[in-house]
Amino acid sequence: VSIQRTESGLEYIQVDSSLCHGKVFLQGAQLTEFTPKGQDNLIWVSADEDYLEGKAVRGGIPICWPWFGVHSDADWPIHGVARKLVWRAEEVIEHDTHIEVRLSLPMTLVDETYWPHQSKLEVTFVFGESIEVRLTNTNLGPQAFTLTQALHTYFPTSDISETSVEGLQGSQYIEFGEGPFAQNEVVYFARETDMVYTQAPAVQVINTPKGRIEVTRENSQSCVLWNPWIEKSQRLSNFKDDEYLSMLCLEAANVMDDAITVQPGESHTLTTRLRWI
Ligand code: TA6
Repeated sequence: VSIQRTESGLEYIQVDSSLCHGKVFLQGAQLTEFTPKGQDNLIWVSADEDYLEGKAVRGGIPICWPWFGVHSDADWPIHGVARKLVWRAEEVIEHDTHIEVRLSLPMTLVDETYWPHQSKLEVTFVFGESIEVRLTNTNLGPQAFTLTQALHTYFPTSDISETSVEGLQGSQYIEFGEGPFAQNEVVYFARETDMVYTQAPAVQVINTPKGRIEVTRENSQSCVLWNPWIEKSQRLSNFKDDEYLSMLCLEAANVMDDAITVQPGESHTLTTRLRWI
């Protein structure tokens, strides 16, 4: 494990072990690679990504905090502030079966307008045969606080039209402000998809032509399934040509009625675990 720097000056933690290769940028504590030994990279990043200071990465696992999506105060940044700030590398622990990388967000960097609470925010990446991401909020103040958050994971697929997501059957979703709708079938993609599931099962499997990806969540009842499709991908930053055909997001979330409230002195950890199966 080493700390390196891109030409554009962004620092990242490079994990190279017999188990896997990984990369975490200090800006946004943004994971951009997890390649288990003998397998493909499990994480998608746009070919157009330019890793600029203060700009969220198009891909990887953006940490949406302390709110998800568009804030009720419409001119606040989408998906909160954590993914554009430079986190601090706290600890790297190399075990024989996995490597733990822990970062924390210096709260002095967070504008009090957006987050007036005394708290700690840490993320731990556990690199091994799978990648596990643990996002922990700790309340250091005298009052409870409530927030929404998500680990906005981008997955690769060789063909979105040959990709399906199973494990959401039986839950309900809101989409484009409409709903809730019942999810009775395996999900396929043939249009812009932006489904926010509540009470979703803890495990999904993404079936792609190149392999199956298991996605597990802990301490999260909600998850978001997203593909921008053609028009939206052309409106968003850093989507190249037809890249919408080669990605999808399945996000471990605490959003909607799954927002978290952390009592003084307590912590909450949102976990997602990803692996090829
Ligand atoms: O998670 C889905 C979503 O909320 C979409 O509606 C779209 O906004 C996407 O996140 C990406 O947002 P970003 O700010 O990263 O371009």
